[in-house]
Amino acid sequence: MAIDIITAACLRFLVTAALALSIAQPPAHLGAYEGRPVAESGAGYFDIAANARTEIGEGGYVYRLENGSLSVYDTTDFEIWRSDSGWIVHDFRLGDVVGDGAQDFLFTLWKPQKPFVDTNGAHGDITTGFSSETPDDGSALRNHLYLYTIISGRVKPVWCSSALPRPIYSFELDPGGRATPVSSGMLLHTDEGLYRDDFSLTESRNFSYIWEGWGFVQIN
Ligand SMILES: [Ca+2]
Repeated sequence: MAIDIITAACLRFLVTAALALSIAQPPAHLGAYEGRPVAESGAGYFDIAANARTEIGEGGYVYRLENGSLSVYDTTDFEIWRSDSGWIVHDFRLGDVVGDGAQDFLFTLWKPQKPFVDTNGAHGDITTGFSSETPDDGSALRNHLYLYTIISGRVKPVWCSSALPRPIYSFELDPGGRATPVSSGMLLHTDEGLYRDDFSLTESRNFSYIWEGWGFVQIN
């Protein structure tokens, strides 16, 4: 009996510890992000897993961002989609970007690049032009912008950017643009910086883009 009690206590401890770890630990595949100066996060450093927010969108779908993971739930609280475990989702916005009348969700995420291997088996540089402090071997996390939507209760990707040349610190959707035959008129306003291995904040520059058929085109 004593052993059973101890075992149960141990199990409870392990479960509690595991739960605490699962809450406290950011997602896997963090690469250089694991080495960031956590103690100073938020004070001059860009914490890519910092946002936690829940929003109710069109159709009663619930979007929940926590610990770098974005989930979508239907009106019965059933999770219909969750972001890839290898991504760190930084933030999301709701809006009809494409202009078909149905709400989409746009989100920024971080993930490591896979090294590009050319036809000779040599590793090519797919990140030429990146403003990083060190040569990129593909292990560094890069920022991406993905657009998804919900069709008949199923989450579908609409458009996914390649690695962005500059990381987006924050962004907003603005439906105030002018719709044309090739554009929904949806504007994207961003605050962007430079890639830094320690995720320190760099210059902050504002850009605006407009959705044009396939992707966002810079307008300023
Ligand atoms: Ca749409």
